[in-house]
Amino acid sequence: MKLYSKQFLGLEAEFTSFEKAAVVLVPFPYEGGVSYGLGTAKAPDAILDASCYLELYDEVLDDQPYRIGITTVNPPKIANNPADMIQTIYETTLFFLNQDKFVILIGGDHSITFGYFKAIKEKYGQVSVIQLDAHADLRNTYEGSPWSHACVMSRIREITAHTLQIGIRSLSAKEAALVKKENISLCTMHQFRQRRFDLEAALNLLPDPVFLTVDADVFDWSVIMSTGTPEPGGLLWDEGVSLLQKIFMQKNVIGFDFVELSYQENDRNSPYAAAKMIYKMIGFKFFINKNITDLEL
Ligand SMILES: [Mn+2]
Repeated sequence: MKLYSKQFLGLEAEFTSFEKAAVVLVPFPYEGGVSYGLGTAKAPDAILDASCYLELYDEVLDDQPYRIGITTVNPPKIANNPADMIQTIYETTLFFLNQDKFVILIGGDHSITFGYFKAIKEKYGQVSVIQLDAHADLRNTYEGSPWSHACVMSRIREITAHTLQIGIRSLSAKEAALVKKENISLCTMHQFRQRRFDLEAALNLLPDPVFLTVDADVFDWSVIMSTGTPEPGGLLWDEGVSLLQKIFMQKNVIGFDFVELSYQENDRNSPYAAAKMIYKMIGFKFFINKNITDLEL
């Protein structure tokens, strides 16, 4: 297996060996599905570079999650048209899933999620989806394309009925009408803040296993400022950590992606926060039941 020249956390070879690693990280620098700002294609490298400055010890878990082995593979060769691009992700992620790896896809824009989800579904059968995002992404098409990042949850909902969307604070009237008509489980940021959405019940209702898709724009600008389609008023750092902790504690998360970070030369904070959040999620996946007993959200 050809490993990438940049390794997450800058780990020593002992912990990046493909055979031994529990986690495979796939950088996917694609931004053909964006509608506003560019820069998401440079995000995987920016996250990998920033990750080398993280502490390997996690103070929440009181453990060192990297010990499970994290290998960063070469980014696949990416086609220009969306259908082929999605096929590439599907084949790449399925290949790693079939070797019983926990696969993390690092985007790139949100349109890449569908390819990974198709692979997860092929491997596991029925799978639910939790989306953390500022946007509902429930348009059927956007700017003439069904493969735009603004449509990804519509594509996902065509192959699973079980979805939960959290942090939403930007959607069209048509999307809002669809949410009501189809009784889609969606917690707006407003409802989250006002505690007017029963997250506990929604999580309980969602069948396992779960695929998690994290759009960087779910976070507040104080956490991650540079995204393709920024929206003010997102999750603060601790809220994000607690929410993810809760999700990983209550659900069997079988894979996740992290998309829509946009590289900006003058912003070193956003890729660092993204890298740290991804590392926290790896820790939650593999160590949470061992080290965390009580939790308040
Ligand atoms: Mn978004």
